[in-house]
Amino acid sequence: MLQQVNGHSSGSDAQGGGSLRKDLQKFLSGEAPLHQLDDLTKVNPVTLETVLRCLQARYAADTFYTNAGCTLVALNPFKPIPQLYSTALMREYHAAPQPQKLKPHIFTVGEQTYRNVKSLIEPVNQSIIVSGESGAGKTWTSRCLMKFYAVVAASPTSWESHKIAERIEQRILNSNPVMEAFGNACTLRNNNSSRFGKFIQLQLNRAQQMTGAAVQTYLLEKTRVACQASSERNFHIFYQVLAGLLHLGNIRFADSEDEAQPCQLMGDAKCSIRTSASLLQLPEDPLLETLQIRTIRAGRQQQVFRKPCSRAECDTRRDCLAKLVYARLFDWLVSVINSSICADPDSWTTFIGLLDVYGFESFPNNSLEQLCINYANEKLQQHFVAHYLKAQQEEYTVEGLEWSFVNYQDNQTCLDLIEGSPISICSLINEECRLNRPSSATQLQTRIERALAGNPCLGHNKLSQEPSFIVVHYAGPVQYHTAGLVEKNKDPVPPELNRLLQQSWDPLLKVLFPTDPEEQPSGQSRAPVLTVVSKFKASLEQLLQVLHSTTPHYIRCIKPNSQGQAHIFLQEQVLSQLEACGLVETIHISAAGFPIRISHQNFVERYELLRRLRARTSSGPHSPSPDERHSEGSPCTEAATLQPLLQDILHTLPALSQAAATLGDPAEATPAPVCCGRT
Ligand code: AOV
Ligand code: MG
Repeated sequence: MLQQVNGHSSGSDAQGGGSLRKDLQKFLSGEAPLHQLDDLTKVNPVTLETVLRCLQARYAADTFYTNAGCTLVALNPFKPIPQLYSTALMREYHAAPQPQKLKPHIFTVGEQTYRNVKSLIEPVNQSIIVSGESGAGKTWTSRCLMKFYAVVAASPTSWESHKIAERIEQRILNSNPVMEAFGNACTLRNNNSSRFGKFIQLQLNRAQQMTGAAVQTYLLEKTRVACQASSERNFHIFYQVLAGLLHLGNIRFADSEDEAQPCQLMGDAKCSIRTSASLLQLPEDPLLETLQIRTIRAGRQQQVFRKPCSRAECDTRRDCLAKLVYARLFDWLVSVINSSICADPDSWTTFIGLLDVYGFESFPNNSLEQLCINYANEKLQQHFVAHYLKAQQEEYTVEGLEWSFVNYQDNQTCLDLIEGSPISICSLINEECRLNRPSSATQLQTRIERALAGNPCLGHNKLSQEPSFIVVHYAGPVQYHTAGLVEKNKDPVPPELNRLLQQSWDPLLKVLFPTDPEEQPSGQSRAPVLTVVSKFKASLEQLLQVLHSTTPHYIRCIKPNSQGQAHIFLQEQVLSQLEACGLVETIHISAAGFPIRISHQNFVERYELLRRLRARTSSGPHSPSPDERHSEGSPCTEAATLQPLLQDILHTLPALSQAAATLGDPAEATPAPVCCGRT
């Protein structure tokens, strides 16, 4: 049973709604200080155009955060504003009795999330999902939130424990530049683009102090080590450690005239082999031989055959060596960071998760990396759709509440196209890997187009000469080239490369490439080799399970222009981002919906006292029943105890007193959610 309260001033009115209404009146009467409208649910009417105008006015007034019901819209200022992220401001939001009354800010979300963890109503793990296209400001926002928690969740106790806590917080913050150096790079969309996904769990103890953190990363774009699109760059750290990789890149092979002979080195590549071998702490000849010659074991006796590689194969093996070393190095780095910041399991009880993944992207040439990145963004959009737009409305209907359904764009069809069963883009690419048959890029395009022809999210490649297919994502259509897709998905690592690196006497490489006792004579491990998309799909599903187990909070980062320039607000570009994330629908549902949703049981436990007091006040002085006398003490004592609580509750949420008055006997209550008041 849902408890609904009609005709009252809502929770958000109590959160400064009066002034908002005045602003709105001014807006409607033409005086319009649009930039002062802190909450987009107050724009009237709520349309893409009015929302856009409001955001533009706020951007022009250097106001970058705006509430949009359950989400916070964050416009990227593209200029440093230190006072907006000062420690003093963090403390102000933390200390505010009602942070929602302050100006919209990521610190409001941070503080609300922090308070929810300790809330008596539902002390559950929380997550903040920061989304937006590439360059919109997700990593920046996540960093600021980490700093916020490092300030507000720091241990205030003794000097000694303060020192430890500070060490932990500082370590957590210090992990950012290290991970960004190895995992971020300059792309066409963002000078500091994350090329891996990151979910960080900030671990809190019962006293809500941060005792540690754990980082989970998702699919590093390791191909970047070997090649980048034109005008893009390698990972930032590459330019500091040119030596561990650049020399490998300089190893060039010439075509062999005799197929039975290995390809020879070009020009001064011999020198690069020598330097690479010395840096990798490997003997020179086995390094060269591993790049030039493939060993195949066949027959019952597992006889070894040696086959010289073609020039292209030699190049692939060389790139694979660089990617392998880099990917293992990155994973090792994450594990070292985790071991230095992760708290003892007994020392924390709840966590706040911060999700910062690579943003939606579309380049002139998109491949498996973009498919995975955009797939991750579709999954997160689906989480939002399922959690907020769909489930909430369905619940109102089930509970018999008066509700006119707000239509929204469900991206399930697109996800069916990418990952659905039995046939999807992922399954078709995987199938090609499994069959291991020679298959051209055009054949793959034809197979995808034929098998998935009925899906409206599959667009057709009419313009490009190159074999490709188009996926109409929630954030826009993206054309993926099929050349090299299957090979990238297989991500084959020649076993000889692994064996070679295991021979290194470099202490770090020894850790990165330990000898596997289970290893087969052929060098292949017994476990079946998973494709890139299969691994990625599994890791995304794990992530979503974690997110589903938390109370989510959403921050939508918006990029006002693609040049990364301050003071430029390009309407078309912002509009497409607003459309993509379903912001108008979100605002409609938030405006018409119920802002507080707690279970009936919890509601009764928390506010039953109000009903009793009301009943007593309305029936006038009376003689308490023996039961009441026994359990509650005198009415005067009770009233005195309740006074502050009453004042607080009645002041902020008048709806609750009405709702409390309608409560039945808690013993008869069915545990169902309670919605209080419309915004
Ligand atoms: P992203 O994480 O969303 O892109 P970033 O967080 O890296 O985007 O932001 C891109 C750039 O915008 C930053 O390097 C800053 O210069 C600027 N910026 C973002 N937010 C702010 C802010 N609040 N104040 C000042 N400057 C800001 V990607 O990682 O590409 O999806 O994969
Ligand atoms: Mg980023």
